Amino acid sequence: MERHWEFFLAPYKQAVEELKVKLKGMRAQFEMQGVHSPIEFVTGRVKPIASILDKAQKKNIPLDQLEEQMQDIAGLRMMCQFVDDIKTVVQLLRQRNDFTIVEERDYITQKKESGYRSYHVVIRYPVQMIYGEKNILVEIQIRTLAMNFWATIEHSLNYKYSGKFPEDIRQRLQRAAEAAYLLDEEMSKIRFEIQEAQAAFSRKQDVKDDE
Ligand code: 0O2
Repeated sequence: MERHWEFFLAPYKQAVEELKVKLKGMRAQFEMQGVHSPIEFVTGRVKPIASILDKAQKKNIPLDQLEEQMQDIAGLRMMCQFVDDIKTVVQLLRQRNDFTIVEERDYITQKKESGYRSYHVVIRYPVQMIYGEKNILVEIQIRTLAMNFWATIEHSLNYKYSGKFPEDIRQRLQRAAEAAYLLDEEMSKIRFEIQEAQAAFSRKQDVKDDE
């Protein structure tokens, strides 16, 4: 990797690693209390250089303005079981004082044209570097497992077709987005049944672990 990129991306890498620990820690605290965790799992990544360059070109972002204009060089994803969990997670993020929220984008009540649904929270996160504090933008995407399934598949197909889907694929993706939406709705309706079963299962596991 070119030295320039290595220096530029260093605080982003640091931020992703730190935030993975912090956000996974939230899940661990729910587990410790033996209550339903609104967070199922957390992932994080630094955008590959090729994708940064691609996006900068597409969106006409000058390379010397990446820091302010590209909000997702550092990205975290928080996956939830139920749509209602997303609100809880956003509330938890709003309460934290280790970063500030600069923007929220709700693609759940206002899904994207593609069928994409997710809740995006852009934060300004302070990273302690040896030369001082560096404040960087990080995008946190919060979505259900069904939303994540759809987005992951659509993202791979998007890559394959460079965003220009044949008509039949486009229609199938729309139908799949609708199916993912219905899946979320159905799961929400039986949420309490599911949670009761999960709580009973985890109590059984605890007894086993103590044996
Ligand atoms: P990658 O590979 O995930 O890093 P824009 O990308 O122009 O729509 P903007 O202003 O960068 O939007 O921010 P926005 O809308 O919050 O979207 C940024 C990220 O959201 C994308 O990053 C994707 O991760 C995700 N996303 C947005 N729309 C879609 C979509 O239609 N399908 C899928 N699968 N993901 C989407 P990147 O840079 O596109 O890609």
